Parts: sequence; structure tokens; C-alpha cells
Amino acid sequence: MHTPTNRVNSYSDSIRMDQTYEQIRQMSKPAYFVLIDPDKTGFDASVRLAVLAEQKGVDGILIGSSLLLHDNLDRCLSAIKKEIKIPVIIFPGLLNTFSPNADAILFLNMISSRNAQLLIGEQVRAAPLIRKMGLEAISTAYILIESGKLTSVQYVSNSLPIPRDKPDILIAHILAAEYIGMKMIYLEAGSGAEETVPLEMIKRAKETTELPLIVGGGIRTPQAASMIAEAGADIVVTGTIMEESAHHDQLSEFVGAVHRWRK
Ligand code: 1GP
Repeated sequence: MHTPTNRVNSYSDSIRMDQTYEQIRQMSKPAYFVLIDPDKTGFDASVRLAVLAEQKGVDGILIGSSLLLHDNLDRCLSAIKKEIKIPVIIFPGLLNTFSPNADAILFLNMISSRNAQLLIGEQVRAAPLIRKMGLEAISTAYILIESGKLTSVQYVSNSLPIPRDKPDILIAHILAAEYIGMKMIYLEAGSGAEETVPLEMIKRAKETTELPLIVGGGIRTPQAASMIAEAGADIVVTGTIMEESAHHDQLSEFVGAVHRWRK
């Protein structure tokens, strides 16, 4: 016989509701997250980078890639989770990456796209798997911004980015995301982008919403990270720059450049 209690238990026992999202909301801002792509960085180096990042004051780790490989992901996540306490969140290029070993997954909705597969198809495919794993899903409006040459994320998603001189179009997307009920906004210039998200767009985005604002793509120097934090990003993300271990000694500088805008 179905009772309300049975129905609740069948789901709630295994789901970590909003725990990581609340942690992000309450984190001192601006924060600095490092994106690790285990396919590119390799297993051992990915774990080493995550540990070093925490030691140097990085606030969170994103893990994933815009390609479709992820052979190392499960193993890598469980090794990283054993070593560090800061949140470790899956950043799935196209909702194709899952593991119960992460703290949460960014449940991305590429709202700048008009490709139905990215607006609802991928989410419908991914949702039951995420539920089965008991993974916390953080609904995130993922917005591509034009950044110079074609980026992998634009190519793979077959989606046009928002023109960089059209902040009003961005604002309309952010408002729509908020009214739909999404929980975070991610402004993405694309991995290895020639240019970062324009500062003016970040300022306008920050004036528009109180949702956590994540900004990434093409950030290669502490100075660039600092300007993005000053403009209003709540979370600044770098990926490519830390793929080279030669740049790891800059981790503290990136942390300092972002944290200096904390009130
Ligand atoms: C995360 O895709 C970015 O939003 C990472 O970009 O690799 O250029 O730092 P980079």
C-alpha cells in the first residue's frame, strides 16, 4: 500500500538536498574556483592540483570538460574527495558526466542556446541518473558570451553566443532564468577563449540579480581574475591556466587577486 511516508522515503533518504548550494550561498564572496579536466590533466596531476588548490586558499573545485571522455572521472573524484574539504562539483560540458562521488553537479541549462536538446532534452535524459545517484543538482543558467574565435563549447553545442556588445540581451536571459527558478548564473566565454566575458556585462548582470554569478573562460592572469571579481563575479573560474603545473605557483596570486574584493 502506498502511504505518503513510503513515497517520501523512496527518495529523500539518498538525496543531499541543497547542501552544497547553501554552502556556496554562504561562502565569502568573491570566491575563486579551479576547474580540473581529468582527461587533460591526468589522474595523479588532477588529485595533486586539487590538494594544492585547497592549501593555497581556493574556495572550490569544478571537475569536468566540454569534450565527451571522462574515463578518469569517478576514480579521480573519489581520490580528491578523500583529500580535501572544499566543495567538489561536477561541471558537465553537456550533462554527460555523472558520479556519486561529487558533492553536487551543476545542472546546466544552456539558456543562450535555441537548441531544444540543450534546453530540455539533455536534462530529461540526465535527471533520472542524477536522482538514482543521490547527487545534489544545482540548477544553473549557462550563458555563452561571444569571446573572439569559435570555442569548443560553442562548436559542440551548436549554439550562438550572446554578442559581447549586447548586455541587454544578457539581462533578458538572466531575468528569464530567475523567473523560471534557476539558482545560479554562469557566464561562459568558453575554455581557452581569446577574450573574457566583458566587464560591463558582468557589472550589468550583478546589478540585475542576487543569484550567485559565476564567470569563466579565458582568464589567464591574476590581473584578469581581479578585474572580473571587481566587476561583480561571485565566483571566478579558471581552467586552462592551471593545466600546466608550471603555473601552479600562481595559485596564491589568483586567490589573492579575487579575495581582495571581499568586503
Ligand atoms: C570555465 O570554461 C571555463 O568556465 C574555463 O575556461 O579554460 O579558459 O580557464 P579556461
